[in-house]
This record gives sequence, structure tokens and C-alpha cells, in this order.
Amino acid sequence: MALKETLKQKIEEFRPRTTRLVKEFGKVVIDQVTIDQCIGGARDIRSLVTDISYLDPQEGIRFRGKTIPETFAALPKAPGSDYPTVESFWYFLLTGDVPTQAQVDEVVAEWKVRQAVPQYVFDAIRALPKDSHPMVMLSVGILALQKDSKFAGFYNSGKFNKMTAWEYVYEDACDLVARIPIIAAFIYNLKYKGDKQIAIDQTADCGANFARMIGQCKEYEDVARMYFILHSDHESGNVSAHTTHLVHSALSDPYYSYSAGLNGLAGPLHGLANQEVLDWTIKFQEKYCKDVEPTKELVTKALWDTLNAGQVVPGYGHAVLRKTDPRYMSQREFCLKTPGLKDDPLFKLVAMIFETAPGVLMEHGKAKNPWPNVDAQSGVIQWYYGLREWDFYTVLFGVGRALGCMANITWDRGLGYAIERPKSVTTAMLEKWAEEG
Ligand code: NMX
Ligand code: MLT
Repeated sequence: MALKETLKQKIEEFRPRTTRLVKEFGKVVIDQVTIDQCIGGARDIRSLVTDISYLDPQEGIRFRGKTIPETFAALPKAPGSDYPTVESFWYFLLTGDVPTQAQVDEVVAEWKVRQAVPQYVFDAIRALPKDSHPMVMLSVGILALQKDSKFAGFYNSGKFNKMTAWEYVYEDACDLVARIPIIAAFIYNLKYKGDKQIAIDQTADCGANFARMIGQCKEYEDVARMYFILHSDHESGNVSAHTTHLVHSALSDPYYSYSAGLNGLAGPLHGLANQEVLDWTIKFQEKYCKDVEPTKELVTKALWDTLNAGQVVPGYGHAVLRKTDPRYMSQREFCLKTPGLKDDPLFKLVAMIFETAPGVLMEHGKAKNPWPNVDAQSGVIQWYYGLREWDFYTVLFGVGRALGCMANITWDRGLGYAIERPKSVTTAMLEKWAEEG
């Protein structure tokens, strides 16, 4: 069965579960809200639903019930590769089913048709100053696609219908995930390669095509596949997924929604941390290691310098996780099994920071989680393969995150989730409730 048909069947089978929960159990209490949560970023309040992924503080992410190693093991691999195609992962995220090779081939072929990006998108990006951050370019590129949104077209057609609205979100979502790597490659070549653009390879899957479009080597094809899959989803409370969900809840189409999500991803406490990690590490090398090898003592000193200056150590800490991020470990394993990379001086330094930073952060005593997150390990791999323009790293995150955000909003519409509108209170109200105990 084709992906859309499978999804249709799944959504229709699932709907009674959501309806029953609301109708029969709507008033069952699943959480309470405290004043510190109200002021402190709604941390840990259970108030969102998603079945695409779940984040356990100790174990880390599971995509559709599978850990990262289980996901990589289960999905059909790209030809000649140890890693699955991004297309097979997309099928899996949307449906929860491991696709057959024939189903994957169908998605690969479909993306080839969908990935044609209209010229006006490139023109809009080209019109920006060349020194604009690449995340601005990506967000503008995605927003420019809005003109031809199938969901917006359906809404404006006068035939809008809640039961089938998800099908138009799905169409936009598929177009968006197929096109975003093409736009990212365009931005890369525009910004760093003198606008020497490379055509889409009509024979290649998403990861291989992206590698080729940015002029990368064969080995980078797996880097792209691994990177996009690992960065795809982190349940739905993180800033980029939550923003996308929130904006879409107003029935803004997927382009408006994901452009907004990308703007959240561009924050240094969220996706920009991967750029900050490289910046921190290279500056450390320049400042402390001009004539000497890095040591744990030097790393400790640099970490304290950062903390004493009132800054955060990028790539460390997490709002939910309370152990090393399995996405960090997965990328570290990739480094350790890749000859050349495991002996690379920058990888060795990143490994030394991993040995040192948790202890320093524990001694500092503020961060609830002293362990590394995904961003502490991702940049060194890009650097090793020659992608050294680190202000581009969050764009790579944005390409991956599109998969999770688009799968989530397709299901949001399928299950008819309401416009999101939490209630706010005033400080005086909090003070009154505080006094009343
Ligand atoms: N370095 C220094 N201080 C930290 C760090 C860190 N890496 N992480 C948390 N803290 C501080 C935090 O600033 C806060 O200080 P204060 O009380 O003065 O406001 C205190 O520890 C308590 O914060 P937490 O509750 O542990 O963390 P929170 O849930 O608020 O924030 C992050 C989570 C991820 C924003 C935070 O750990 C951080 O800023 N990390 C560095 C940036 C980073 O790596 N972000 C990427 C996250 C993953 N992603 O890709 O999105
Ligand atoms: C993410 O991947 O979105 C980050 O780890 C941040 C989060 O989960 O809050």
C-alpha cells in the first residue's frame, strides 16, 4: 500500500482513541502546575500529546517506540550503506511501520518529483544580504514556498473539511521534507561556494543527493543520513517542534509553521548550540593550544572561564535529559569506528571535553544535567569532512528537524487537535496563591 493510503488507514483507526479519551476521560487529572513551572518555562508539565517520539530523561529518545540503535537496525538500508535512507525513516515516523524496500523505493521516487523547488524561492534567498545568517535564508526559503501551499489552497477553496484537512497538510509536509535539503544545499553553495550550484542527482536518495549537491565525498552520504535521522524529533515540547505545532494549531499551513519553528531552532539555547560548540572549541584551541597539546587541566580552566563569565557551556545540559544524550553517543560511535576521524585532533579534544565538562558542571552546581547533548558531538564530524563553515550547522539540524515537525503536524490535523491557547495569570495572582499556600 502506498504511504498516503497506509497513513489514511492508521489515522482513521486511531481517531476513536482520541475521541474516547476526550469524551469519557476528559477530566482525569494527569498533572498539576506549580509556581516555579509557571515562571520557569513550563518545565515538565504534561500538556502535549505526540506518538511520533518519546523522550525518557534517563534513556533518551525513542522514535515510534524504538531506541536509536533499534531504529537504525530495523529500517531498510541505503544501497551499500550501514545507514537507512531518510525516506525509509520518514515512512516509519509517519506510520510507525518499518517499510519494505519496495515502499522505500516508492518514497524515494516520490521525493524526486516533489523536490523541484520553484525559482522564486531561490530568488527570495538571493535577494537577502550575503552575510545574512544561513538560518535566516532557510527560514525565508521555507516561508517563500507558502505561496503554493496545498493546505492553504484547500482552506481557501470553500470546501474545507476537518476530516480530510490532514491530507493537504500531508501533501505540503511531503513537499517540504523533500525540498528542504535542496534549499539547504542551495544556501550552502550560495554562501560559501561562490554560488556554484550543483544539480539534483535524480538517481540518489535524500542523504546521497545532499552530499553530492554540497560537493561532498561518498562517505559523507552516511553522515547526512545519520545526521538528519538523529536530529529529526525529540518529542514535541522542544522549542522548534512546539513552535511548529503551536503555529499550525491556528491552521497556519506547514510552511508558515515550520518557518516559525526554524526561527526557534536558531536560538543559542536550542539548535544554534551546535555552531556555538565549534566556536567555543576552536577559540579554546586558538587561545590555549597554540604551542601545546590540549590537556584536561587546560580544558578545565577554559570551562571555568566560560562559567565565571556567566555563560553557558554549549552542548551540555538539557531541559529533560538527565544522562548523556544517546544522539551524542551515536555520533561518538560513528567517530570511533571511522578511521581518521577517531584520531582527528578535534575529535580527541571533544572527547576530552566529554571527560572533563560533567565534573566541572557538577562542581559549578547549577545545571540539572551536566552531561552532553546532541550538539556537543555533531560539529566535529562536519568539520572532519571539510564542512567547516560552522554557522551552517544549525541549517543541517533544521533539515533533519523538518521530518519530526512535519510528521507531528500531519497527525495533529489527522486527529483534529484544537488551537493551542494556554491560560496566563498575573504575578499578583501567583503572590496571592503563594500566601494562601
Ligand atoms: N552551562 C552552564 N550553565 C548551565 C548549563 C550549561 N551547559 N546548563 C544549564 N545551566 C544553568 C542554567 O543556565 C540555569 O542557570 P540559572 O539558574 O542561573 O538560570 C541552571 O543551570 C539551571 O538550568 P537547567 O534547569 O539545568 O537547564 P534548563 O532546562 O533551564 O535549560 C538548556 C536547558 C539546554 C537550555 C541548558 O542546559 C543550556 O543552556 N545548555 C547549553 C546550551 C545547549 O547546549 N543547548 C542545546 C540543547 C539541545 N538542543 O539542541 O536544543
Ligand atoms: C532537541 O533536540 O529539540 C533538543 O535536544 C532540545 C529539547 O529536547 O528540548
